[in-house]
Amino acid sequence: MSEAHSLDSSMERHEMVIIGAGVCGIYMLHRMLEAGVDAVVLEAGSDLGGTWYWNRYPGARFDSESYTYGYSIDPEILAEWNWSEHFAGQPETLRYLNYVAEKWNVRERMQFDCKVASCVFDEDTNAWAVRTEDGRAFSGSLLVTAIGMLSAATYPRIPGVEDFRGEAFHTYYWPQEPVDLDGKKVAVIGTGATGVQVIGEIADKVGELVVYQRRPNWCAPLNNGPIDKAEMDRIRLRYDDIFQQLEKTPGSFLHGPDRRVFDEVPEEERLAFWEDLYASPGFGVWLGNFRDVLVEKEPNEAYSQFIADKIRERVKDPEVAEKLIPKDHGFGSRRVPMETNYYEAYNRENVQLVDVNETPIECVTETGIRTSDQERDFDVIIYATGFDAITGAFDRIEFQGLDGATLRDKWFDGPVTYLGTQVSGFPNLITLAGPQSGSVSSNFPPGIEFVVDWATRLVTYMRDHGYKRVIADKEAEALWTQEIKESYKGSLLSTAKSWFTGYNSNVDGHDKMRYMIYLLGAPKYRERLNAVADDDFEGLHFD
Ligand code: NA7
Repeated sequence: MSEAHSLDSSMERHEMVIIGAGVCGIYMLHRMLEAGVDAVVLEAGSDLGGTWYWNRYPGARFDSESYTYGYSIDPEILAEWNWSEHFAGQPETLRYLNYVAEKWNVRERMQFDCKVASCVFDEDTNAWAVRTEDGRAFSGSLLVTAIGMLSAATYPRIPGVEDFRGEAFHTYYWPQEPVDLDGKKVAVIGTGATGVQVIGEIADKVGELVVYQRRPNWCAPLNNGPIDKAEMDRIRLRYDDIFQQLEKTPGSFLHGPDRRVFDEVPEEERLAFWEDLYASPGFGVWLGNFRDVLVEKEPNEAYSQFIADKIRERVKDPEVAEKLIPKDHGFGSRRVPMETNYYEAYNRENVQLVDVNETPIECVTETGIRTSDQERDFDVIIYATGFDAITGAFDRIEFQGLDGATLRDKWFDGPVTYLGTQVSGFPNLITLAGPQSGSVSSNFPPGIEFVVDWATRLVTYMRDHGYKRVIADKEAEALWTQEIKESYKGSLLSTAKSWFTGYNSNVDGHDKMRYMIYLLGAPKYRERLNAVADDDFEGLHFD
């Protein structure tokens, strides 16, 4: 271990260092303070909120019902907090997280503008040495990552990105001050869940909008609406039922699969059901379908056709409509972007779709974007080009475990974990929303509430037994990782290239399938982890 990395007396010492003050870090800190653990949160941003602190782009909002996104565990919060929309926008969510942090009195244990550069395990003291980019140093017997699954933003690898002299933003790094887009010439690159939200929101505000699309996604209406006081009161009365429902569904959303299979249902009834799904709010259109639609080819093709026809109905120019219909993957095999006025945006005179497969982007210039057929000038370029998902935030920190091994190297060909929460060779590290965990494949707050509670159990278990060190068994890790790989076999998700399957054309080496998420459903994940805990944390070694 290098001198610079080892523990020294100048370090701020704690029992636990938690990295990240988002939805996950806030709750972990709360549980630790409740349990009397001396914990501190280190946060790269200038304030708390994580995803909801950073993503301030126009149109940023929940795709989960607001009242399923809040923390479920505090009756006072449930009694007091009012959501104003079924799918709240970013400012409201950020206000909510600040309100919760005040309620739980966690802010004073958070340090902001504190970007962690390295975490090195010291074998002599069984503690992690954590150093920040600005030279601060901390030590913690336990290290907990709450660093977000979509927090390592990626820019496209297009020549000239640095040359542009107008304003340019990645959606994740949208400025805190409002950006005036009125009447401006704006380019959006990327049509994932983020790009689709941005485009729907700004199309009628900007002067000109040019959308650069590589692969279209199957998008579906969010069908958002306001919540008035009377409705919020009714929701409050239903909170117990709502949280019970979240426990039952595979993704911890309100929406779970319909028990029927596609073939059983007569065509007329089937179409009526699909019309209902299309008109209903939220993810029902994706997750509430007949149970074989996201598994079997034929039902999936039929449903994809139904959605394609909706796109054709909504987009007036048939050529544009065809460009917006995915041909390379079936509905639901990638993350379904939820939209408001997205397809209608393309009916506007001021909006143009550029298919970069037909006319590839050659470069960004000082004044705009040049494709193979022409150059267009812009005032603003918006990069909605996504993230080095799930493992990216880990790769951007130097995690050094036993014998100087780094997590980055260990995960180069894809993540290897035990339960998605532990990694062999990296003692006393808990990855709360790590790859292969259930929290990254479900509605995030219920997912992390479970895993934080489980981690609290682990921490308490160690304290009760006087253990100073926990490490995952190598064989248990191999079996878990194999199980994750196997689970992709029967899933339609594995047929499409997306961040679910570890692809990102803007990151070296991410051009092949990587087994990133737990696909067997949240109930099974909880059952597995609870069984492990009941069995004295089988698969973990303690000293
Ligand atoms: P996504 O879903 O990864 O989407 C990124 C988009 O950017 C997608 O359309 C990409 O096209 C496109 N992209 C990326 N690089 C390029 C280049 N070089 N040229 C053209 N187009 C490019 O990220 P989002 O931020 O939209 O959503 C992430 C998650 O955030 C989302 O699932 C929600 O859970 C919240 P591609 O499809 O790869 O061809």
